[in-house]
Amino acid sequence: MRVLLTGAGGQIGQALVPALLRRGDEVLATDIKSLDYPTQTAVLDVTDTQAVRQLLREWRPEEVYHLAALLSGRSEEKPHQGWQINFTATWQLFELCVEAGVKRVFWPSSIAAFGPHTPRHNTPQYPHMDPIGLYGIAKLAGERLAEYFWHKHHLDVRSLRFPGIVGPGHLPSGGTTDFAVLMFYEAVQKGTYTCYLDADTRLPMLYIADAIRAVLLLMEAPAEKLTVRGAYNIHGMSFSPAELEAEIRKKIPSFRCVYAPDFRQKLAESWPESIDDSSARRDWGWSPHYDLPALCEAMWQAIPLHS
Ligand code: AKB
Repeated sequence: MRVLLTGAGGQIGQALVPALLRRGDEVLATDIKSLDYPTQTAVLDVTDTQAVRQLLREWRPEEVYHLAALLSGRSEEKPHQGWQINFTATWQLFELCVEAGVKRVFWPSSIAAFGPHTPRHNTPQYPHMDPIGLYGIAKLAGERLAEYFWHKHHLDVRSLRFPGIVGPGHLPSGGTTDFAVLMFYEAVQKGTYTCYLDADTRLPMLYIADAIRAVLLLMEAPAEKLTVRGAYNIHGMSFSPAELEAEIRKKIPSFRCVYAPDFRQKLAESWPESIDDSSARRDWGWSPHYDLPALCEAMWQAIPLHS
């Protein structure tokens, strides 16, 4: 299968590209910055309509994985650029995919699409959604757009409401859930970490290998099995910064975390703590393989302790 990725240099793209190559796909990985990947790459600004159109014409992908985004924290700092990338470029890409006859599109939504009036525990698939951050507003609008394009243009867009994603090898930036990755690296490198969220802010999280497996399971599911055309809820585990700190201390007993919440605390507090992902389980066989101890084990295997 010929596939094209946007934003392939990010946390998800970096793990998804090798998974697609292992699946035997012909992969064109694009990003705003040049990439050094063992596949074809191109520099692509997703807000440049002509450039996206031309690449779709030249590469003729069957599937597009549209990962380019400005995360929740960064979108608050650069609201107009955030909206351009997270919503306007996504709309444009969906239109160009229809024009180019692309078969399937993956586009990630997020728990940021939920809001303070969404039930925080075991959040259902179709709850009240009133996101307070611009990133979440764009994600919710994108979900509606995905469903609209499916009904109106038969564009097979598939999506997941990703929780925080934790994995080695790539330091995420601009997100609210990034603390979970940063805490591992700073524990090893400095022995301390200053966390921008309160100690007890519990959030849903997913290990990167589970996230990639979920994307592939969803994209390989027969279209007639999919009952959710906006974005599927998906859950792995929940933990707070303090719970992660305690896990890390099992490996590095001297590790200490300082808590200095910034503007991201408000975003995190408006997001759920745990998610009901029964639709994903029923429709395409989702179940996570990693809980918090397994996630830590995997991270310690990947991060050299004396770097
Ligand atoms: C963020 O924190 O902005 C992202 C997300 C939850 O989508 N990781």
